[in-house]
Order: sequence, then structure tokens, then C-alpha cells
Amino acid sequence: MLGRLSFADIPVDVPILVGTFLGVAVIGITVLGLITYYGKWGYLWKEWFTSVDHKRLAVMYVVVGLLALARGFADAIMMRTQLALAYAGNPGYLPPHHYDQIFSAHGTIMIFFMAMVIMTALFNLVVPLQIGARDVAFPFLNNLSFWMTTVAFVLINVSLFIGEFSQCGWLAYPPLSEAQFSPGVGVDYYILAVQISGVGTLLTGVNFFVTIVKMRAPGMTWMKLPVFCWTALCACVLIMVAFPVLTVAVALLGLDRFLGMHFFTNDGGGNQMLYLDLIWAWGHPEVYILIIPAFGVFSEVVPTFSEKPLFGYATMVYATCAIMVLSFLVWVHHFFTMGAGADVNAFFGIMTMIISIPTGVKLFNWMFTMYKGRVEFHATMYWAIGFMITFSIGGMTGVMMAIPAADFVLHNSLFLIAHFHNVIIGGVYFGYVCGMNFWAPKALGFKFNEAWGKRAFWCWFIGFYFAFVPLYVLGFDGMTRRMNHYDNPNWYPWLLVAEVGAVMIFFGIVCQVTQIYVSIRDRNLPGNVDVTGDPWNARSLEWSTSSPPPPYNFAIIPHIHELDAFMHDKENGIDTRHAGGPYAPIHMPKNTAAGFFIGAFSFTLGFGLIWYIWWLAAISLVGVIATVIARSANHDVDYYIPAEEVARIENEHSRKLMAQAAE
Ligand SMILES: [Cu+2]
Repeated sequence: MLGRLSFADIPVDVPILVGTFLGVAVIGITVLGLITYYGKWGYLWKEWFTSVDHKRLAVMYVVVGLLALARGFADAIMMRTQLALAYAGNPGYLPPHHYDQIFSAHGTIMIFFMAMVIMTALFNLVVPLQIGARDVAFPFLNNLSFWMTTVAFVLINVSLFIGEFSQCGWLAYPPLSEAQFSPGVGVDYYILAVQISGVGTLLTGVNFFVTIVKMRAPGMTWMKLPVFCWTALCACVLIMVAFPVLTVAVALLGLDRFLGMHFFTNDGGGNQMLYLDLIWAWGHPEVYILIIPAFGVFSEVVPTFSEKPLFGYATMVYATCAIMVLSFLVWVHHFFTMGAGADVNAFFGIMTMIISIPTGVKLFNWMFTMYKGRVEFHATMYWAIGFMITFSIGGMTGVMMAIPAADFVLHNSLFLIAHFHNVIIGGVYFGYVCGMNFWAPKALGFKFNEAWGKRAFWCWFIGFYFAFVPLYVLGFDGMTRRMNHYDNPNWYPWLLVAEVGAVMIFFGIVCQVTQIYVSIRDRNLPGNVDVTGDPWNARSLEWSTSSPPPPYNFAIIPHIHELDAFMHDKENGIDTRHAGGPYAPIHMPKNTAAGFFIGAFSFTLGFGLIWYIWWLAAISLVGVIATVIARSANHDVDYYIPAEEVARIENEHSRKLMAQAAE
């Protein structure tokens, strides 16, 4: 009846997990209780869970991304604390099989459910507004993508309390991930979570690619497209090309585990190197899927706070496209040590070094934009400058590891761990936080608190160096990744310093949470409310709308005259909004529950497959198919906003603008 699931799979004998469960239960019951007490379920269902509005989906993606950050960081500080304790015979507090699950979950969650999710949030909020569109090309698919990603995140967290998670690292290398060596449910949780969220990601890639190609406002030719949209476009191309490779690699591993096939097994003609080639043919483009949009954020932020146009717009665009192409030509640098000959390694080493050239072009362009600019040091700009310093260092250690001879010494050492955290925290995370601070007024209608923003930055910035510089040193000293305990006395002091760094980053996260709380508390204070929709005197089109924008974004689709469309209009006295109309009824998609139900059935399908509860899997599959058919047969999927209503909303915003101008 319940497949291989039994009470023995509930870890009641693991105090850490029991404590975590109780904590999560208390928070969960409190939140659910408050929603019920204030009678907000209807509102949440109608206005948010079933919403196809890209602006609402952006906010929901941020919520999921921050929850993933909390979980992923909890794993991180647990690992740091274990290594600060487990020295010279002291086993620490985490036994190896638990520790292995934690580093596997940490990588999987931070990449798939924190970074990818916050990236998608930024895409959702910014892209349609920057190109002058009323929404994305496929609003229903956008909602579906959200729920597929969200239920996959829930599935991974369920493995904390029912069964176990994978112990094979974030990429589940075979043969360790094969049933022979990992007979439990852990790897199956990994496979299903990655596959379900992969559907969401691929749909997102297609959705935003089509949106940018087909829905630009009239006059927005390719070389008038804001850089953030260029980076989103390139990331979507990478998603559409690379994610199917991940889907196939993980599916083949699943066939080995579920149906006893031999794609990657030790016997039966299995070939583990095929898995490595496939998983990194996805994996390296994946890291560029994450970093390229962060580059896009800085190309919006730096000109805005330097009060100068971006230096070298065209070279920025070409550099982005070059990085997109080159990112497919370097994947073997992830396993120089695994049997490829010197010639092959040399090719991939050189290609890896070449990718640093267009990256360098970007760094110089941002610095030249600031040069002789009137730089305003908002918290947003702190993250941008912190990025330029930290990411450059990470890039340099990357070029170092691109030398096969050096990599033979440093591969899978803590030097590698320090390197990729250097570029992922210093690059991706700093970039996304920068973007959230920059576009918060557009999404929410009020600015984020500056003081807590700066405190968060300094905790993260200094904490990062305390946490990861020791790992560079330890890597040189021969300490490998994924060690659960050690007895080399030289390593102990460095790991204590790294623990201090992790604690500082913890305070950075506390400051970020406090920043959000204080910003919401003080949202109506003068100076915090974004009355005009253009709080930073910015350049791109999204700032021409009110904050938050009306459901239809633009009452009249603007005509684009120049790059930095909004700044151009401001400088030439052109009213981008065509305030006063005439207005026409606006065609809008209706909210739908189909995405939520397909997501819910995908969750039970995944859970059923993991635990071999075949009836549940079968019913769920039928549920998914039935919902898809019901959705496609439903013709009541759109409506019109009357012209009078549009006029009312627009006149209200114009009145506020005039009142603001009069002050
Ligand atoms: Cu790589």
C-alpha cells in the first residue's frame, strides 16, 4: 500500500531533525493560523496563488528564494561548525552520513532553489516592463513554472523528515549515486526534485526568450534593448540548450535506479564518464545562466547611480553573447584529472581562460561608467562595488585553476570550494541582492531601508573573506572538500576563522531580514514611498510606470526612440506614458488554478515514485494530464479592463505625479 515507506523512515532518533521539525511546525502553524485568523485565504488564492501577473509571480519567487536561502545557509553553517569542532579525534556533532546529506542538499538547494529562483524573480519583475510589454508571452506557463519549482523545493525539504536526502553531492556522480551504492531514497528525492523543477526552469527559459524576441515595444530594436534584457535573453538561450541535457542525464540515472539499466553502472557496459560529460555540459553553462543576469543588474545599477550612460553598451552586448557561446566550450575543466589527455585538457584550459576576456571587458566598462560620474553610494551601489572587487578575485583563482597542471594539485580541494563560492556569492548573490534593492520600489511601491541594507552588505562582504580566504589556504595545504573530520593541526585555526566568517554572514542575513521588516513597517513614511515610480532618476523603461505598476503595466504601449528609453524621453520632454489617453479597453489573461493543481499532482507523482507507491504515482499522472486537458479545453481564460477603469488608474497616478512635482 505504502510501497517502501514505513515508520522507520521517520528520523525520530535524530535530535537535530526532531528539533528542526518542531521549529518548522511551530512557524508553519503560526503562519497558517494568522492567515486563517485574518481571513486571508481567499485573497491569497485569488490574488496570488492563481495569479498569472508577472509582477505578482516575481514577489512569490522571491519568497521561495529567501526560504531556500535560509535552508541552504542553515546547511552551510552546520558544515562550518562541524569542521570547527571535528578536530583531532573529536567526531563533532554530525555523523558522516548526515554530513554528506547536508553538503548535497546545500549545493542542490542554493543552485536550483535559491539562485535560479531569485534570478527568475528578477526576470519576472523587470523584463516585461523594460521592453514595454503588458506581460510575458505565456502567462499561464509562467504560473505553472512557479508551482513546479515550488513543489520541487517542498519535495527536497520533505526528505528532511521522511526518509533521507542524497549523500552524493549536488551533482550525484555515479557510480556512488547508483542503486548498488545508494540503495536508499536519497538519490531518488534528488532525481525527482531536479526533474520537476527542471520543467519549471525550461518553461521559464522558453517564456522569456519568446517575450524578448516577440513583445518589444515598437521602436525597441536589438541595439536599443536594455542590457539586463540582453543578459536575460542569453541566459534563456543557455537554459533552452543546456537544461534538456540535465534532464536526460538525470533521467538516465533514474532509469538505472528504477529499471536496473546500465547507463552509468560499474557493470553492464555502464560509462560513468558519459554522466560527467553530460552533467557538466549542463553544469558549466548553468553557472553562466546564473552570473550573466547578475552582470545585467550591474549594467542597470552602475549607470543609474553614476548618473552617466553605460560605457560601451555595444561591447557589453557582444561580451554577453561571447560568454554565452564560450560557456559551452569549457566543461571539461571540471574534470581535468579524470583521464582526458594533455591535448584535450590544454584545449579546455585555454577556452576557460579566454572566457575571462569578455568578463574583463564588462568589469572595465562598469569602472569606466563610474569614472567621472557623480557616484551616489546607496546600499545598492555597495553591492555593485563589493561585487567588482570580490568577483575579480574569484575570476583570477578561476583562471589559475584553468591551468591543468595547477588543477591537478587543487582539484576537489578546499581551494576549489573557495573559488566557486567566491564567484557565486561575490558574483551571483551580490548581484541578485543588488537587483532586489534596486527594483524593490518598482515591485512594492516603497524603497528598502538604506541603513540595514548597508549593514547587511558589510556583514556579507567581510564575512565572505573570513569564511573563504582560509579555504584558499587550506586548499593549498591539501585539505580536500567534503571531509567530515580531520586531524591535521595546521588546519584547525583556519577552520575556526572560517566559522567566524560564517557567523558574520549569518548576521548579514539577519540584517537583510530586518531590512525587509523595517522597510515594510516604514513603507508609508515620506521618502520611502515611491510616488513617482522613478525613485532613482533611472534610465530604462520600467521606471516610467507607477510603483507598483498597474496590472496592465502600460495604458498605452510606449514608442521607443533611443537606448535608455525613459531617460531619453525625460531629457527630451517626451511623455512616455501618454498621460491623458485616449485609452482603449485592455485585453488581459485571467488567473487560473491549473498551474497550482499541475504542481500539486507533480509533487504527489514525485513522492509516489520515490517511495514506490505506484497507485499514488498513477493517480497523480492522470491528475496532471487531466488538468492540462481541462486547461486547454477551457476558453474562459481572458477578459478586458474597460477604458474607463484604465483612465481612472492613469489619472490617479498623474494626479500624484503633479502633487509630487508641486512639493
Ligand atoms: Cu565550469
